[in-house]
Amino acid sequence: MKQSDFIEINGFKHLKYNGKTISNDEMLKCSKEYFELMKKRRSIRDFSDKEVPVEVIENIIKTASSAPSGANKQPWTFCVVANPKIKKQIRLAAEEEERKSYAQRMSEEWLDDLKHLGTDANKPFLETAPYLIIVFKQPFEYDNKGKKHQNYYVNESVGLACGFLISAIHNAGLVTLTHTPSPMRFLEKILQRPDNERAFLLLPVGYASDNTYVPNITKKSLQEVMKIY
Ligand code: IYR
Repeated sequence: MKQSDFIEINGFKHLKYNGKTISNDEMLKCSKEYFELMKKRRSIRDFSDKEVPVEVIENIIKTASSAPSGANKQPWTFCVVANPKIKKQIRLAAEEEERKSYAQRMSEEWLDDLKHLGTDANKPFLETAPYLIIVFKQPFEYDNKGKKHQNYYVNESVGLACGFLISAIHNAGLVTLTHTPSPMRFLEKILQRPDNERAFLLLPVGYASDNTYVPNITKKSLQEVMKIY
C-alpha cells in the first residue's frame, strides 16, 4: 500500500476504495450468474456424515464476519461444533425444547403452515452433520477495563452476517438449514458463552445425504416482491 492511498478525513485515516467498475454487459452476466447460483440453494434436513475440511468452514465464517454491522461493532460469535459428544448434548436439549414447541407452544395455524415442510421435533441432523455453527449475537460488550458498551442494530447486523454465511456455505457446494430451536438459552449453557452473548441461529453444515428430496416450493415472483416508484 502506497502512502498516497491514505488520506485523513475528520481526523480518521481513510483508505482509497479500490472497487472495480465493470461494463453493463458484464454486470448483467454476473448478476444473472449469481442469481442462478443462489436460486439453487435449498434448506436441507437430511445430512450425510461426510467430512468437510475445517479450512472451508473457516473461509465461510470469514465471509460471514465481513458483513456490515452497526458502527462496525461486529456483534457476533460463530461457535463451530464438531465434537460428537457436544453435538449429542445439543441434539438432546434441542429436541426437548422442540417437543414442547410442537406439542404446546406453536399455534394450530403455525403447525399447519409447517405441514408441507414435514418438520417435527426430531433433529437427527444435529448429530449427523459434520459441523454445527451456532451464531451468537452480542447485545453489548465489555471494553478492556470491564466497562459495558451497547451495540447497535444487533439483530439486523447478525441477520446480515447469517445471510452472508448461508450464501458462502452454498457457494462452497455445501448445504445448511436455519434451525431455530426455541427457546435457545440451552446453547449458551452448553457452550458456556459469556453473559453478553445470546444464541441467534443454529446452522448444521455438511453435505446432503444421498437421495435427498426437498419440498416442491416456489418463491414469490419479482412482481410480487419488487415495487418500482
Ligand atoms: N423451529 C422449529 C419449527 C420450525 C419453524 C419454522 I417458522 C420453520 O420454517 C421450520 C421449522 C423446527 O426447527 O422444527
